[in-house]
Amino acid sequence: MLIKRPRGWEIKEARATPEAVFHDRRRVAQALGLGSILAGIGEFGALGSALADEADPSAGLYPAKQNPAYTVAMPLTPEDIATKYNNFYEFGSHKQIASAAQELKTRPWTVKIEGMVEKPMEVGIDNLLKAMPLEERLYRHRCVEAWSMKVPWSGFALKALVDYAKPLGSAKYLEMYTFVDVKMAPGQRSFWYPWPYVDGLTMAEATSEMAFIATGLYGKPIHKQNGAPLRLAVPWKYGFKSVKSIVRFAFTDKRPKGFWEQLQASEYGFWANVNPEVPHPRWSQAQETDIGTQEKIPTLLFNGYAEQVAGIYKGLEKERLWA
Ligand SMILES: Nc1nc2c(c(=O)[nH]1)N[C@H]1C(S)=C(S)[C@@H](COP(=O)(O)O)O[C@H]1N2
Ligand SMILES: [Mo]
Repeated sequence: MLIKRPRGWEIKEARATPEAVFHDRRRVAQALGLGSILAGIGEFGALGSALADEADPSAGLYPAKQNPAYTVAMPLTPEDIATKYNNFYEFGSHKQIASAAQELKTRPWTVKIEGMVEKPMEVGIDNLLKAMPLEERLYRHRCVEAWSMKVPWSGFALKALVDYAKPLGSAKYLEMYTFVDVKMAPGQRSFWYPWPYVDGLTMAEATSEMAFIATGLYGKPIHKQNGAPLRLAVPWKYGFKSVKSIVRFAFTDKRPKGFWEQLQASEYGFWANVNPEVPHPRWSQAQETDIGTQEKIPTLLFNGYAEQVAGIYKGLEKERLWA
């Protein structure tokens, strides 16, 4: 069922004059076939320094067309809340890491695809973005700490990247790794954490319809604090599975141990599917606080995506599927 809702961030976008000017200019240039010429002379030159911070070569790809199959039955979280309350331990072990995360350098950004694949490869983020079918999806996002948000990601199905990577039949899991750079990310100086941040999925999960790579948020390139330039979004699992700022995809036949599982296996396991009836060892998972409205709402099995993903777990009932 498609529920039509006002898309608040788009209205804001239209009012933000410099960006609106940029989008129009880009569209005119594309219509005239001048896209690459403008790119060659520096797209932001004519707009002055106001846009210096926004100089992201992928900006013209957004907003991507919304896929009406993926909407949420509640108001979206306002952009300035979803981008100012974050988990990103590379920049601090608290929620106010947004300004520290501006140190993240997202260009050049090379993505390695390796392990059990026909041919290992490296691809620059902007070439990858050109090769992938971009769309927008409204997703729920539920942290194991019992807060949640509802956000408009843009990006592509992880399955598209798996197809592009050509894994061997022997590959059983896909691991995703974040960068390591202690200069950029001061949190990585905390030696008691097992850097780099990593987590993984089974091939069935990675190629399922909900598994998404987010490269945009609120109709723009994704914010640094939310995991620019590409992060995983697997909304039926607790948020810690959704690795940010990925530099390496590795196909393997060994079950990966995620960052949090390495730290505390009794509390954070491999599957980590959302289930309101299975409490965390230290707190209930029956409810969650929506960080946009501050309302307590009931948590749903598979975070509301049972219809799309429950089939993946048939025959796996003996596994510790829930935390
Ligand atoms: N590299 C990296 N990825 C990460 C984390 C992190 O600390 N480092 N935190 C995870 C957790 S616990 C959550 S809830 C989500 C938070 O994503 P958000 O800040 O975009 O809401 O990112 C996940 N991905
Ligand atoms: Mo989380």
